[in-house]
Amino acid sequence: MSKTWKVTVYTGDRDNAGTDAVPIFINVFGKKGSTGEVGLDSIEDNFERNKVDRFEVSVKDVGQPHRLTVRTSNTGTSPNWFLNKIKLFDASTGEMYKFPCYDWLSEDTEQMRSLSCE
Ligand SMILES: [Ca+2]
Ligand SMILES: [Ca+2]
Repeated sequence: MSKTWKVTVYTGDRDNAGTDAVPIFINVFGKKGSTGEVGLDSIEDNFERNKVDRFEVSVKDVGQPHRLTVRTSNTGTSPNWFLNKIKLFDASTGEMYKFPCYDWLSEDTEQMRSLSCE
């Protein structure tokens, strides 16, 4: 069974917060396992400072999500990225899940972070 999530990604509002390192990968964990990594990218210039990026992904249904990992592909000239949070929205149930980060993803800090559902 698959599940469609509306994924909203909030990049921070601070110097050099934006990145062109695409795709950004997420992997959602629930009671029934994990979705596997899904790449987020669109025709827009994604993940810029203070920008909100919206995506839709269809993945394996893992039940109620409690954690996700986010990983930068660490490409481009300025890969460092400051992520505020990621939200998952299930349009079929109206349920929203928030995953705060408020930290950097970069080759200098962590290329992957594990975020718990708020
Ligand atoms: Ca960008
Ligand atoms: Ca893009």
